[in-house]
Amino acid sequence: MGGRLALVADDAERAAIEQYTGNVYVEGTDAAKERTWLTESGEPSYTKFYDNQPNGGTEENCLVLYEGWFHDSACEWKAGYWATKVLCEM
Ligand SMILES: [Ca+2]
Repeated sequence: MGGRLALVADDAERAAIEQYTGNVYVEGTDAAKERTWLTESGEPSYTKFYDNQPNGGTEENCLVLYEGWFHDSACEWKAGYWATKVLCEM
């Protein structure tokens, strides 16, 4: 299956996604440099982290949106039971 994760670019887009419940994986990673969040094209990611997030260090390099706030999360969980949703660009 193809497709790519949705890029959340600003507060308006974040608000639009907030309606979805559960954990929503969106585009962005700090795999290259810890705590430097980049889009797939290498631009700085818009982020709005929840209190005390990100907290996963090098174990958690993907972005999850949960109830309107960003959290860092393990990338391999995107396909696992924990990921209730993966939002893709249409
Ligand atoms: Ca990380």
